[in-house]
Amino acid sequence: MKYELIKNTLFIKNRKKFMAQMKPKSIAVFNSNDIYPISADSTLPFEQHRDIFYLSGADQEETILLLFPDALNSKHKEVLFVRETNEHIAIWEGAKLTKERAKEISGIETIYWLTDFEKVFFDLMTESDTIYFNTNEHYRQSVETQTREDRFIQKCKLQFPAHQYAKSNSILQNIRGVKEPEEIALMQTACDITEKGFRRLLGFIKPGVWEYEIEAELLHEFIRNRSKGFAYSPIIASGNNANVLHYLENNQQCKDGELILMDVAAEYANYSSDLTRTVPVNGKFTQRQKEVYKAVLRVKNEATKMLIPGTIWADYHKECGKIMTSELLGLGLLDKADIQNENKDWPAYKKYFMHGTSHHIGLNTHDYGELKTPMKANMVFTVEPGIYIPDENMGIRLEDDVVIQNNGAPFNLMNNIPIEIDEIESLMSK
Ligand SMILES: [Mn+2]
Repeated sequence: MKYELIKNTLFIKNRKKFMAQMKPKSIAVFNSNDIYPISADSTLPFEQHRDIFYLSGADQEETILLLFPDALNSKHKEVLFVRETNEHIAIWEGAKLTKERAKEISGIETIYWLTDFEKVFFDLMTESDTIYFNTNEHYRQSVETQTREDRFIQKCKLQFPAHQYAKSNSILQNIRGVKEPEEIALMQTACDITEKGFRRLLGFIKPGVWEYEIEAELLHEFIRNRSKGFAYSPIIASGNNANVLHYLENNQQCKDGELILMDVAAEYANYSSDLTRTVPVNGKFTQRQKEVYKAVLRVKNEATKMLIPGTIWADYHKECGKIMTSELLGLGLLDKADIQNENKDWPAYKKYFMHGTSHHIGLNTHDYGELKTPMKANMVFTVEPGIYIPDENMGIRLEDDVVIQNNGAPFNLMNNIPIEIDEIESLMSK
């Protein structure tokens, strides 16, 4: 791992919060992700399952976490199973977690080798009535492969048909949505690394530069600051590419007079940041580009003010739609008749702004977090309105990450990242 050791008090707290919501005499199990094969002996880089990471800090494949608050033997209240390591493995693959290191990272006293899992698990299941399975209920999930969690659930149901089943996901959505101060600090680090990347670009972007050259500049800056790289696939979209919402090719040359939309951000210690900025390729906005840019910025600023405790996500999005509608009228993109005749299920503004304004962010870029209950302090959201006008060869989106606070407006983790037109132009002219 490139990141600095995270204090295990964070993971101790997280487990405490999870266990406080478990039923009596119940066990919860969390599995690592698989390492996905490419072909031959090639694999994709390992990405830890964010739930086991959140609860243990263990960032290694084939790790299993078991929580059993009512275990008769108190050393089995929390158990972490890790792959057995030895000198041979160390030579080929580098250092894997030793029992001592696993204990230091997680704050868990009982560390076993993975080979002991079957036996220990069977024994503990005889003491318990309920098993919590970690199913994926994210509102945007779409998984076509079978995960280690899926295989564990299948096997467990066959082996223990008389147990009751419960789900971890609702507890995780509840606790992961509200961030601890340590988590906000890690997200701030991710945002600060993103800032460095963005500032580097302001002196680099000019007519003739290729989108992938911009991508390379960012990756260089991210990795030299202890990030693994991009928190999500980077969108570097000049001109009309900005109107393809999930444009990932990043293979076009940036032309004089065009804007370039960049939805690009670093991860740090598995925590995401999520930034979008749109800048003129030649360093100077045209009058029309300025008008549209300022409209997007106003919507963003108004939307941000509404991110306070008590706000309901769906109502917030309706309000954002109203603000956007009035901006689009001002820009001459909609007229009164468009509004009068609009379909309430697909309001007129959606022609130019067709995605959501905010999502939870944390260990996942589109993070867990409750969406139907009122917002709470220490939830972290993106704010990312955009206006997309293919007829004018431009798409503008602006995005920051903000922390909901108990009093007043949210705290902007990206406060230091240039967004005002004057600042962008002056930095690009250097
Ligand atoms: Mn986003």
